[in-house]
Amino acid sequence: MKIFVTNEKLDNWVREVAALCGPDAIHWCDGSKQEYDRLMAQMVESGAATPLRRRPNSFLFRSDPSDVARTEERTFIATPSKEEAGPTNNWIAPDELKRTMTGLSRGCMAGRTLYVIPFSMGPIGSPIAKIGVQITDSPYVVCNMHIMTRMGTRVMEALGPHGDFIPCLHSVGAPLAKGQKDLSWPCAPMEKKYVSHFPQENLIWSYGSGYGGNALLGKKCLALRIASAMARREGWMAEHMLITRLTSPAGRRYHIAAAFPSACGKTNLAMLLPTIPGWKTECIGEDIAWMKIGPDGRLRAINPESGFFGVAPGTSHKSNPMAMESVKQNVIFTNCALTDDGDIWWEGMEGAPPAHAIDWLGRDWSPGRKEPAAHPNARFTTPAAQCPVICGDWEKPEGVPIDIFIFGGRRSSVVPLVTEAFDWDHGVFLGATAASETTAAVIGKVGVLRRDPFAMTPFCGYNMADYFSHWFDMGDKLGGKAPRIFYVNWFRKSPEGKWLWPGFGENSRVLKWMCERLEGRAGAKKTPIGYLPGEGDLDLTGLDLPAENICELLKFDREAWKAEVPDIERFFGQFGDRLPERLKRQQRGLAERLEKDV
Ligand code: O2Y
Ligand code: MN
Repeated sequence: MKIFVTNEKLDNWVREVAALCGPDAIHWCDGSKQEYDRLMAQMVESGAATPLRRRPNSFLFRSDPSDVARTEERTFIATPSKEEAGPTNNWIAPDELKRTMTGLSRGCMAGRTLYVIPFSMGPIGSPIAKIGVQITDSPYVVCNMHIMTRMGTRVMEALGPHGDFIPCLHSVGAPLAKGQKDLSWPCAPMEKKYVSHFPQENLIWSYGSGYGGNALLGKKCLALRIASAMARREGWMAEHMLITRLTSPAGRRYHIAAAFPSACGKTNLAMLLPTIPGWKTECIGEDIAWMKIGPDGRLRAINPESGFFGVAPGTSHKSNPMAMESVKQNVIFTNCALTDDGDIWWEGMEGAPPAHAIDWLGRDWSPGRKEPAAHPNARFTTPAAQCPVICGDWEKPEGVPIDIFIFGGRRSSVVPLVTEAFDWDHGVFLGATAASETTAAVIGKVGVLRRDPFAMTPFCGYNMADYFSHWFDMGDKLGGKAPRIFYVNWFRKSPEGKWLWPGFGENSRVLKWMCERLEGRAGAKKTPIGYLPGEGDLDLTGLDLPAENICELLKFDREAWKAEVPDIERFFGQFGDRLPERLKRQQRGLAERLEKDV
């Protein structure tokens, strides 16, 4: 079906792509429920999707074993020079990458339907939102985009005949010969997968993968890599941050945006249920924040997405009850296990594991088997509106005013439970030096310290050193209205390997301290690494925690911090002369303070 509103640039682009990719048919997505239902029915019919008896309107997909996660090593930033992409990105010259992508794309949609998905990142019509159009040959991607974005006819209407959009071209890279039977998860082999970004012309071109961030191009590709480059040019911020609202017993609202590397409980924090009486949190977003300075001079944030693409394993009623409530219906599950009664299951869900299940590879599974039943990166795609603690204002076009930025990482030692930055520049230093220890979920060695500035390493669409400069520029523009900046570490362990802090809902005690710092009501002690809560500054009422745990969690360990400095220096060294002088000053400042007797 061709939708009523036309757009010249879009019509031309679709024609051009169709000529290159050679699909059998073209479908313009209207974003309706009927469209979603029809595509799902087709995928059930073909065997690609399994309907779940225990969860209304919910389906399970199993991916190809080669296509289970974002592939950073196959993600490319094509800027005119390598320096513009910087040392943290894979660079290919734009002409060369265009040639490669064109070659791969020739005839790549044979035997398939080309779907045109007009989508809005952010509430339609919001001054912070942007329109993209994804072309894809994957009906699975179309259905995920139905959940993750606002899409279809209403976006075409907002685009109008002359509006501009960000083109996002996607193919699973598996053309079908005449009469060839399709696979349930078509994709290309790893060496042919390309997730390509052309920030200068705002173009995304992804080939060979049908999974997550590689294929749902509105998410990491547009809302972070391309948007970060646009945000720098246009003077706003595209960040890998959750957004949450915290309301005090007196009714004062605080809006928090927080960045964490993977496996640090970001989704849990976004939907946290406070344990401290009278405090309430409401979720606005759990992965990405777009922020612009509003007419009042404050930073206003929107969640550009409309759904959650969350990691399933480890999600439980203990770790994240609100996520569990959000996935009861209308969900797409990918690479979870299937139980005999028609439900899904994953490792870390509470209760006894099922006596028998079908694992993510479609094999019989029973407890005790060495391999997990669900893939460690198994996912749920669910509408954000289904979250019981979704904020009433989550779709406000003007966004919410950000009071607090939080950075964090997983550190078993050295880094205290919470630190407040001295000022904006020091806060940028805390974000730029953010580091986390790897976990089993991350491929590679466990417990290795990785610096992941602002949790943006895989997502910054230009040189990270210039991104640090952009943070300083934003601070200058915001002046006295800039959010306050904090750093947290929920993951301290005792020498015996026991957690020192209970985490989850108890993290609300730390958030309360931050809010009270803003009001000038909570105390702190000044240390060389920032302000830490002093004795009695954190509200620990009703928390049964040994005093020595608190002491350890809030300790400033001078010698351990001295040992951090060379690592920070080494890390910053990769940016050479491009590293902003203000960041070098922060680094020198820390080293000097650590030598002084304060
Ligand atoms: O593996 C993927 O394709 C998804 S990665 C992802 C998904 C949702 C939110 N965040 C992430 C991430 O890697 O930061
Ligand atoms: Mn993320």
